[in-house]
Order: sequence, then C-alpha cells, then structure tokens
Amino acid sequence: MFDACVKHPCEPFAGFDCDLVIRKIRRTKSKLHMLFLALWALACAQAIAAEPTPGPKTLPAPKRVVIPKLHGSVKIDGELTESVWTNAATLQPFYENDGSGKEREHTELRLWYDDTALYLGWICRDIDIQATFTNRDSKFWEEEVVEMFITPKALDKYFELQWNPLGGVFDAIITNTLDAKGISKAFEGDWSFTAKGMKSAVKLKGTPNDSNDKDEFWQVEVMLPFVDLGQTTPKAGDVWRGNFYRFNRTKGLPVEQLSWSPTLLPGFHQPNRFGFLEFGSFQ
Ligand SMILES: [Ca+2]
Ligand SMILES: [Ca+2]
Ligand SMILES: [Ca+2]
Repeated sequence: MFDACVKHPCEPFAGFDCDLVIRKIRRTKSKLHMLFLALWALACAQAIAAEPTPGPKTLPAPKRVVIPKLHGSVKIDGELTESVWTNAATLQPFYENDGSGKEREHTELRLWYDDTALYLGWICRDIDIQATFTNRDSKFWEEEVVEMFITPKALDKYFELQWNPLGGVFDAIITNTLDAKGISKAFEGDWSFTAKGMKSAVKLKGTPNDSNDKDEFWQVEVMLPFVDLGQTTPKAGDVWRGNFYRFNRTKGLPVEQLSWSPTLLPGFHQPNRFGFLEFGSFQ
C-alpha cells in the first residue's frame, strides 16, 4: 500500500509537500516494521520460555535387550575367548548420552546370564587410555570408566557398578529423587555397598597415561552374582531396568559421555530412561 503511493506522483494533491508526505510515510513504515519485529521477538521469547522440559514419556522409548541364558564356564581373566561369549547379546555402538551423535571410537558390551550370575564383557577401543585410580570406590568418572546402572524393580533405587582400565571397581546403591515427570531432581549414593562375590579382570593393550603414542583397547570381564544384588536368579521373561555407560577421553578432544540407551536428559542418573533388560530363556 505504501509502495503504491510512492510509485505514483501526487499531482491530485496540489498544495501538499509530496516529498514530506512520502518521508513521513516511510518513517511510519519503518516504525511499524520495528514494532512488528519487537513484538515477534517477544512472542518467540515467550514461546521458548513456555516450552516445557521434555518428560521421559515424550522422548523416544529406551532401548531393549534380551539377555540370553547360557551355559559355559569362563575364567575371569579379561580375555573374552571362551566360546560362551560368542552367544552373548551384543550391545553396540554407544552414543553421546545427550543424543548429539555416535561415539568417536567403538564400545561393545556382551551380556549373558546363568543360574547364579550376570556376565559382562566390555570391549573398549581406545587410542588414548587415561586412568590412574585403582582404589575401590574411586571417582573413576573423572578419568575413564565403563558403568552399569541396574535395578530389578524400583526406579528410585538402583545399583551402580563401574570398572576402569586398571582393574579399579566402584560399587554403590543410588537413591534418586524424581519429580512428577520422572526426571531426576537429586541423587545420593551409599558407597559402603560392596558386591562381595563380584569378580572382574581387565586386559589392556596400550600404555595408559601416555598420550604421545597410540593405544589399542581395554576390555573387562565381569561375573556378578545375583545374590550380590539381593536377588534370586531371574526367570525367563523377567524385565529389569538398566543402562550402560562409558566415559572416554582423548587428549585435545571433548570428553565423551557415552551410553547404550541415551537418556536425552541431563546426566546418566535418569532411571526412567534406563533400557529394558529382559532375561531370555535358556539357549
Ligand atoms: Ca575369560
Ligand atoms: Ca562400594
Ligand atoms: Ca580414551
């Protein structure tokens, strides 16, 4: 509308200062434009502020795995060479826990169980292995570590177990306070818990804490008796909740906070986002 007037001369309006009218119209147009932009920015800001934090139920479903029940003896020495490992469930690859992408290197976790225990076989490709802690219940997540969070039932109370490249072990029972949407508000750990019957061993190829050369991998073999978790052997079809995580560091690059089933919420301690661990039948 304004452009139409500007394009056409103002002859019918003799006595008017046509240029002045056009300048006023342009100023008015400019002010309206600014006002429109300001209102639009305000509306956008309000929309962003009003956008609710996504609840666990609005996010993609967590992953699910069937853990096979197998029979086979293993020597817990860090070597995953026993034939039973080839029939285990395999979880791979791992992803950034915030959903921002796939891991830089490669993580693989093998899982199976028998009448007495759950078995985990971790294989972590790693060109720069970084670990110095060895004491039980060290803050391994400040270096490099793989972790399992697992619960047979309640989501606000679960076990946290960790293994690092030097054979270090962390075990605790976590109590997590969840809000109405099921998002973690706060959590605390009872580090005095000890998985007394658990056995684990590491095999490593590389030179930890020397970033000038290129390492290859570290792996962990774990046998965790169900009795350590206060449980009897699960029946086929039982479903527990759990997730598997890894902290990976590489000199000069951001720390990777990896998970099998990304929580897509802040942090690893989001039990409503744990995966579904179904115990399978005997194979
Ligand atoms: Ca072995
Ligand atoms: Ca402990
Ligand atoms: Ca590393």
